[in-house]
Amino acid sequence: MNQSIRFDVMTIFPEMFDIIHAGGVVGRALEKQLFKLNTWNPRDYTTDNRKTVDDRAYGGGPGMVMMVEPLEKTLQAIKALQGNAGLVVLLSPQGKVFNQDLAQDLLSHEQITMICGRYEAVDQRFIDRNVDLEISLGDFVLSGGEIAAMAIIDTMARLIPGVLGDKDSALQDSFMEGLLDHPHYTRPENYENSFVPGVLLGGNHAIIEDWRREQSLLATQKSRPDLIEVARKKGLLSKKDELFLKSIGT
Ligand code: 9D3
Repeated sequence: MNQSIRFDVMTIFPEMFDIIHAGGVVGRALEKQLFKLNTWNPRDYTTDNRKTVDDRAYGGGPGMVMMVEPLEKTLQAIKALQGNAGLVVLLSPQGKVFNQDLAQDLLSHEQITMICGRYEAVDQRFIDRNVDLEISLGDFVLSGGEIAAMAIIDTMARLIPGVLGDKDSALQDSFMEGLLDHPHYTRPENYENSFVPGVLLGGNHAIIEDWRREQSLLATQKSRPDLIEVARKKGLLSKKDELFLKSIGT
């Protein structure tokens, strides 16, 4: 049995996580217990009749703040019932931006507790006392941390051995070379006079691989030139790659 990673997610919308079980490669991985997922609702750890988890901000301003106590009680429940909370991650616009490398790094943890914020913010004292790492999906505004948590769980689940078939794993390897993907084509060869590039029909695999590599470099240079620089720093670009990039004017 693989030491399967467990995600404990704190959220006032646990139903949102049902979708992870629903289907596809990650849903099946959950069924097979290749990883574990529990949700914990801070409302279950409130003491007032209204199950209050938020309150107005000291100092004023619009928007509510998630209170320390329900969050901390939920975390204590996780520690009590599961033994420990592992790495405690807050999904937050202030966090480190998530990417494939961070997903790979986080896989070294046996357990990750994810806290999904709602409202404008989480009381800073909860963060200072409990949070090991803050993660953001990027520079855009979501309504809460749930979708970010699901994106991270989905990404990490795909990296767990046995979750993807061999075919998919190979695909992933090529993406993890740090460049964008090349274009893909399937039948028919001629769709309303839009043709499949001839090189793909020739059956010369060396030539096809070269063409795909060039198309990857071209796509990356066009929409994500920053990734070319990252790939270069990681030593992922060959002499041939550099010559091609020079020929397209980099
Ligand atoms: C007015 C300042 N806003 C910060 C940009 C307030 C605010 C808006 C939305 C605070 C939190 C949220 C909810 N977002 C998340 O919890 C969140 C998030 C995001 O909004 N974008 C990218 N990644 C993430 S991870 C969690």
